[in-house]
Amino acid sequence: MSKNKNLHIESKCVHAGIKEYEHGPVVPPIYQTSTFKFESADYGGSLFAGEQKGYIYTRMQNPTIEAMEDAVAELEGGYKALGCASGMAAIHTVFSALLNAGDHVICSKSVYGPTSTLLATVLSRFNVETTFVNTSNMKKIEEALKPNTKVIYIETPGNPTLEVTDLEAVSIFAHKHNALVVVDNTFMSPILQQPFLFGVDIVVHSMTKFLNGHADVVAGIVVVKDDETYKHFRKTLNQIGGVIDPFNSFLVHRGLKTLAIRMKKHTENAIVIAKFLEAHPKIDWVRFPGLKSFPNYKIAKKQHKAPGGMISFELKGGIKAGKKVMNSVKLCQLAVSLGGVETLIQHPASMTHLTMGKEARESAGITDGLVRLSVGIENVEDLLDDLKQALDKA
Ligand code: LCS
Repeated sequence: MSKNKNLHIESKCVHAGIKEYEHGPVVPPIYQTSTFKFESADYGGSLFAGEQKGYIYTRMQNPTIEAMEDAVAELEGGYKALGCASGMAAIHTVFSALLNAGDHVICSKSVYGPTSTLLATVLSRFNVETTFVNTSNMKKIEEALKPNTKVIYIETPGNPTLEVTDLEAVSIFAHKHNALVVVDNTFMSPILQQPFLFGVDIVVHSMTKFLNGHADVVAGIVVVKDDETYKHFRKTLNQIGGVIDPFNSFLVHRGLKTLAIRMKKHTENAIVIAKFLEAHPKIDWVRFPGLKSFPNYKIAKKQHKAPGGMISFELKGGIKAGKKVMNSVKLCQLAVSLGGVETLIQHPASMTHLTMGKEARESAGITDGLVRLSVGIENVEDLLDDLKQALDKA
């Protein structure tokens, strides 16, 4: 890892996690094997006892997976990472590793729907209580604190409102009260936001999004800062079983090589589109961290290297007009997910955030009319032409 220490981020993206392999391949081979042969019974036993390092079984570790994990850990500025079968598997692994019955969690109100539902309907059955607050307001976090608060879980920018939380302020507060801060960094990627720099303890990603970037993999990752946490999380992930597989790891690692240049293009396009939407007569409001009108613009400026590729907006004609736009786009595609090279448009209230229920959505600022755009890397003039013709029909 240290050989890349002084490189710029674009170079790190290309070289992170790459090791020496037999025959000298420049990319890590795909070790598509479930298990590894032991040279002797004693050697096998010593691996299980932790007396020697080596590969045993792919649920426990695999060289292709490890190479991708090391790359993400390096880009995030963390110690090590744990590749998971999905973003939800990563989030579940973190909660399972950190929480006991009787613990309390403070969670951002505006998070990916199933994250909120996991806490509210699954972990609640194991006597873990969650208070959902608008974490962009420090006061709300302070008010929600309980003697048994163990984890403050933040998504910033939040899905889909793009609500931005001050990670430095939250980390200082949490550590004063013996709580840990977990951040879902999916919307920014380590290119635009490095939560560890602000004192955060654990970072998670849905790698299905920007890290892989090509809409052909479902995967997640947990990044930690120290060996003790890593070992505990590795054991937990091994028991739960939601590990990534070697082929998907290979694809994600390949995607990482272009992450920095993709994020630059996503951002450049999104800035132009957000300004266009804000000036359009049929648009009621636009939320994008790069606009001066953005509610937490100052914190966003401090925390982000650039505003990213995600935009939320609402038409003056509400959801009826929003659906017209979604049904009329030709180049942009009407699909959930985000962070890929292709521009996607979707309706959170009836799609990604349906399971939260209307009350929780409204309280999180996820209005029925909110439309979410994940801006891709196409030519921005083509995207503008498509949005213009769709808005003309609304
Ligand atoms: N965290 C965030 C911020 C997400 O946006 C998602 C998925 C997840 C975690 C879960 O990741 P997965 O298990 O799907 O890899 N977000 C989606 C979305 O907004 N549309 O479709 C999926």
